Amino acid sequence: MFKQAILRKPGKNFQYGLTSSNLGKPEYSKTINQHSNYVKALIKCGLETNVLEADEQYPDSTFVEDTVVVNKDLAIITNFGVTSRKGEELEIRKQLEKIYKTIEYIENPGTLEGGDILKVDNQYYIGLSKRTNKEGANQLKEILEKYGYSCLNIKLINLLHLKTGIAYIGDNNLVISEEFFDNPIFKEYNIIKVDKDESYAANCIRVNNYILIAKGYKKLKSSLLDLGYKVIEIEMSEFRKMDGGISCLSIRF
Ligand code: CIR
Repeated sequence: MFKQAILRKPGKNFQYGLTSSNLGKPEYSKTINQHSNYVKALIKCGLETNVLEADEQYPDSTFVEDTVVVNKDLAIITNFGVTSRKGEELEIRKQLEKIYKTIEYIENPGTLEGGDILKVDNQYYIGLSKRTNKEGANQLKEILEKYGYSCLNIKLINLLHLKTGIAYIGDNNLVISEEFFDNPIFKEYNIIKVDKDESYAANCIRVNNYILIAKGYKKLKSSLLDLGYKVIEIEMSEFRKMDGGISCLSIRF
């Protein structure tokens, strides 16, 4: 069960963050509204939320997931693979120092971002992406193995981060988008395939008794309902414009 989450409000500079989407500029008031609904959804799932004030220095800093990898044993502060985001991790580290006794770090020349890390019980999958390199993945593996976790690397082709296209929702169920349809690495899971026209929704999260998914993706929603899940839909249009998905907006532990 998750008990807490750390989030950061989007800043006025949010529209100046990194994006590849061509969906237009996010609107500030809508972004704030969507973020606040996301926080409410986490509260409904039973989490205590620590919502940090916006950091106008870093337009992408609302995507807190990328700053850290957390589990019950420790927090591992990441090392951004992109210059404009380096430094976002410092405030998150301060927050986590109040909670975790053990904190480790990914260091140069290793780079790694939290969006590339998928945890399935004691197994971690690490996406090798434009942001996470082999050295960063090796450092993470070395750290996690000390605590009894296993790690496997997955080379990404088109996705920004591993979790842009995959989510583990418990009960051996894995939600995957096209890039992973034929990947034998996931053969032991029950696979929920997300059609190409709904691929954005593959980035969903299980939070205690609910699945949070982006609003408007009917096919995935109905597959999840058919499996007996309780689903909360959240409008994500403004975050999508900046390549962010549901998982990116919070650190849950
Ligand atoms: C970036 O390109 O870094 C941000 N605009 C989006 C980060 C999304 N984070 C994630 O997928 N974990």
